[in-house]
Amino acid sequence: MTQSTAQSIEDLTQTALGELALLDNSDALEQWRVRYLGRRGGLTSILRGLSQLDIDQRREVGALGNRAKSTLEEELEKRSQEVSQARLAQVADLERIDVTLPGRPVATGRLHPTTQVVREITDAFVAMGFSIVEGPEVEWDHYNFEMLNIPQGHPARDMWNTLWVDYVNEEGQRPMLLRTHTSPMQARVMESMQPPVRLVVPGKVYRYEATDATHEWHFHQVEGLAVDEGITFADLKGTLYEFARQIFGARRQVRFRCDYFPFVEPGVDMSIDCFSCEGTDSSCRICRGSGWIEILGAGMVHPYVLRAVGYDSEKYTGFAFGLGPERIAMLKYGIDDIRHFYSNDLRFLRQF
Ligand code: FA5
Repeated sequence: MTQSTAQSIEDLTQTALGELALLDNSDALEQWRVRYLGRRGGLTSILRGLSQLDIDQRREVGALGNRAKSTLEEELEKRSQEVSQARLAQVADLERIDVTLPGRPVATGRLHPTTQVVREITDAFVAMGFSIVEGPEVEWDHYNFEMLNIPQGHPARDMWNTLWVDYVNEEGQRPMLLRTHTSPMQARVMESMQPPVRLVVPGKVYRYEATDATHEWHFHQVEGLAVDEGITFADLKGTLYEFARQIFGARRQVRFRCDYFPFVEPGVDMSIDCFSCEGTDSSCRICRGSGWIEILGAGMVHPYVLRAVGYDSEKYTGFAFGLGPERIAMLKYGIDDIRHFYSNDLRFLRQF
């Protein structure tokens, strides 16, 4: 009996130590402790059986059991320390910063292509001595039409399909609208200052229009206005020619043709010679073979407009122009549909 109990203690100790060496976390260590040293554990059960031995045997095997218990407890303590140190080293490893690793790229925002082109356009005019002002997008009929020589019922109102604001005044009229062009700022600016005036007005405009590849219902315009004594049509031509060279390149030619806008006289539209085919390709995608691309409307400020803001139309003359940045960006970058600008497709926007 003594012999077999001693052997059992020896076997159990060897098995336990063998298992202990393989454990690598605190949960497993606790399970091991319960399995061998707990109240119902292997060693405890063996020692409990000692009561059946006689006193000498009990002493002998008891001493053996106690040594085994101490050994297991000491080895458990040692292994626990090893496991917790290994764990600490692992955490330190995870937290260590490797300064040689490349950084994570930061996603940067960028300016919308329209904003970029508007800035390019206004920069060209600022370099020629123009200042920049901005005005309201919700506008009165008074500024959008009446002050620009377009009274109620004038057929020219049909040139701008208008989005009216749903506000009715005491006379039963709807006098408020989303501005259809940036031209109302001509009147607002001249009302607030005396000549000389040299301004560009970038901003958003709205029209009640069906959209297609070249028409949006909301888009941008850049208005220009110069008023002083002795300003002539030659100044208008020189300024817009320089602008075209800045935006489309030094070799550009310009062409003016008569056009009608009630607030200028004479009124013109300006085209540049096609920078893509230079008039040599009858199937050119940009000029459609004509060799010319229309880019803006312009003219000499109508004396009616000067008088309406209180200027002396005998003393002062001026020129004005209005252009569409989206259309200019389309020409410059070969964009085939204006609706790309506001469809918020990042694949389009990231190209600029
Ligand atoms: C005007 O709006 C006049 N106020 C321009 C002007 C100013 C003439 C000062 C004389 C003196 P128009 O409707 O043609 O004119 O528009 C001017 C420019 O806006 C056009 O050349 C075009 O580039 C752009 N544009 C017009 N309609 C649209 C549209 N639906 N979508 C995108 N761009 C447009």
